[in-house]
Amino acid sequence: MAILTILEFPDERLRKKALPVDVFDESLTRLVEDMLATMYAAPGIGLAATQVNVQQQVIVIDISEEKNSPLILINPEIVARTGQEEMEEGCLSVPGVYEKVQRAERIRVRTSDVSGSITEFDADGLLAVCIQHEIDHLEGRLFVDRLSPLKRQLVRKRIRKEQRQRATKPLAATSASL
Ligand code: GNR
Ligand code: NI
Repeated sequence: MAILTILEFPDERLRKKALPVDVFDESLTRLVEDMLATMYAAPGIGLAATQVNVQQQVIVIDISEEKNSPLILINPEIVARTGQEEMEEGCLSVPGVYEKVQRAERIRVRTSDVSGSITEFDADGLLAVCIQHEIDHLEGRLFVDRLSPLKRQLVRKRIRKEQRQRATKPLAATSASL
């Protein structure tokens, strides 16, 4: 198993659209295992292949407290959505930013498992939020895209400032230690 590098905003590769998986082989199993290891190490409750620079419709999720209930979604589709809810979201690709996002409250998902069998299930609460967040990634969308234009502007400024600070601090530390 390998820990993969997670792309961060504003990396343009986060905007690529994932393609459906059509071969269910060992390389898919390996990708899923590496994505699970990467998600648990981060730590996060979900990870989409787009975030690790793989343009395939693959998602891993684990919202359990014990981190022992992995959910693997291949080529997932939301086939029905009802209600509306607002939850504070964060994203491993947008570190340090937490904002409330509006999403459907309850969804029905059609998905393949790692062996290619298609199933359907309903989700609500945090699981429904997480699935919608991850499917957005597969479509090249980030949760900050769903904020009001004013809020998005503020978040973009904050991210740029944080990235400037992160970029200059290690340099200052290096020159001080020389
Ligand atoms: O770890 C994560 N937590 C989270 C919290 C609220 C709503 C969505 C998420 S997903 C996020 C991991 C991530 O970035 N997945 O793409
Ligand atoms: Ni995310």
